[in-house]
Amino acid sequence: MTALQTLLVAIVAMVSLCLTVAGTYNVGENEHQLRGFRHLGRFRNCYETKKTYDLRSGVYTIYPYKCCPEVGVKVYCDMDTEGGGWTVIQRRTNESSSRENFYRTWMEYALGFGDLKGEFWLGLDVIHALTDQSLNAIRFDLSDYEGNVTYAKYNFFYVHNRKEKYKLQVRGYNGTAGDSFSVHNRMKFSAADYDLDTCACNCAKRSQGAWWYAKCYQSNLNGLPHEDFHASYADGISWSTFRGLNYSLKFTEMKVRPVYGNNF
Ligand SMILES: [Ca+2]
Repeated sequence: MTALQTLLVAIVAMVSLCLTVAGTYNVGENEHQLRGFRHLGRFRNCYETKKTYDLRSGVYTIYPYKCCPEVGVKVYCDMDTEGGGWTVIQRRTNESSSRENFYRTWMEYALGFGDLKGEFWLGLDVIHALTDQSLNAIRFDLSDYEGNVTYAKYNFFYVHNRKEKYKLQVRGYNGTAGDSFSVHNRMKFSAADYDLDTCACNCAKRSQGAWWYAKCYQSNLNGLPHEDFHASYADGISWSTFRGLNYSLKFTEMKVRPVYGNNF
């Protein structure tokens, strides 16, 4: 081979290698990691990931912490709903082979638990980090056992840090499910072992969940997985303006996305 041919072969090989390395590859079923472009691959949330690569829904690693941008967190990204780019922070579904236990301690809610492809709570530390990096909206997607699908969206959602007991700030409702979340504005996060609600009772124990309880609630998406109507009062997976407090929902997802520049 001439020197020119050798050079051409080398160039073709390098281009092929770059094409192989860049983009995404599967890490097990429905799980993706960004490969190559390492300096660009440190996305803070699913929205930045979607905006750069226009990828499909699944599990991705993001880097949400302001303090320590090298700390990666696995999250589920909803790349389909309303333009995509949503970082999912909670899911309940009766399609899991075994249902996750959501009646857990305050520290477990701080750290997160469950299976990102099934039922999970992402964790309040990560939710704080996500909402602390930009203005965020939150969206609730809800389904009942009769096939009704509905949603609620708030154009401002912020969760304070652990020291502030993950106090909630939310406003700006729109959607079809009705507003069952604004009443929790300014409440701290309570679990059965750490009562920070405004009731003389312990709302988390009474409602068998963990939430930004007030006195006590209009939504309880971390409640017990009853199926549809239940005789017990207000301890299921409920959204009062959708199916009331004696009805436990089939599916829920909570997801956040920066509010600026959502034009896909
Ligand atoms: Ca109380």
